[in-house]
Amino acid sequence: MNRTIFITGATSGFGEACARKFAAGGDHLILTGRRKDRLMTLKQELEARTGVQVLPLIFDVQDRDAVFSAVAELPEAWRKINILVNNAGLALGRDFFEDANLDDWETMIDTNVKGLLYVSKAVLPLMIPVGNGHIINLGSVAGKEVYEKGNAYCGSKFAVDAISKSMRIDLLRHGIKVTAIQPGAAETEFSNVRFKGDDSQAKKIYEGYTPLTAEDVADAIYYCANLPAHVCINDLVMTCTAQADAIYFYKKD
Ligand code: NDP
Ligand code: 8X3
Repeated sequence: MNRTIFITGATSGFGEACARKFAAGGDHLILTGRRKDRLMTLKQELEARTGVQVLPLIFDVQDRDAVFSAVAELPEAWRKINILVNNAGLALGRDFFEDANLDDWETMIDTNVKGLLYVSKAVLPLMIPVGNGHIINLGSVAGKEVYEKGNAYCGSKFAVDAISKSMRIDLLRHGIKVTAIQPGAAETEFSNVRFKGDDSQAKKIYEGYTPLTAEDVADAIYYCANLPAHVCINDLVMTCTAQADAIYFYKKD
């Protein structure tokens, strides 16, 4: 049976890799992000290559009204959602607490925390009637341990960890699984965004070791999404082999 998978932040990185992985497995997709051109290109490619149906939804997860209207306006055929992948998120800046930019902090909290809450609250009424839902939240090793200059980003991912645990308890009675995926360093557009387009600074983050790829993370998500109905991975921390936790790396010169 084809499932419908709702993936936020599908224009890049983990979200895009998840879209490819689930499409290859025959699932229909609702893909969201702010960059319409990327979503339209991905829709055309996946529909042509895999035969699944893809519905692009363009909205900013920070915009509460936009989130709720996008979900409220879903066509009838798309109103049964089996899996929600709450992936949209970002880091902005990596500065000592006293130097960090307040707007960056607000954007991270509004996107990583409030955006995840809005999307979950909007989608849940479409998942509960299905009776076998699954919410997969992208946390981070930065939500398990803090690191220097991680301040608000770490805070936002600790919040995702707590929200995931809390959702799991509250949704028990609906039979909805809640999985938190907590990756370490993965080379996507994440660092280009964090360093605001300074690509050489972004590239330095991944020098001297082999980081995770978006596909590695999508494979783990897909695994969690394909377990028997009675099995739930609650919390999955994954790093590349050269990373032990949020702080310790083994890098070669
Ligand atoms: P990318 O920058 O490659 O992708 C981020 C995605 O999030 C994009 O599709 C972007 O879409 C979307 N997004 C960002 N802000 C918004 C917004 N306000 N509204 C809607 N969509 C938004 O990063 P990753 O794939 O690496 O990151 C995905 C998630 O994984 C994030 O939550 C990140 O914190 C987390 N993570 C990343 C790690 C890494 O090392 N890469 C490690 C651990 C966790 P668009 O710009 O089109 O809106
Ligand atoms: C992204 C990984 O190490 O930059 O969450 O915080 S890290």
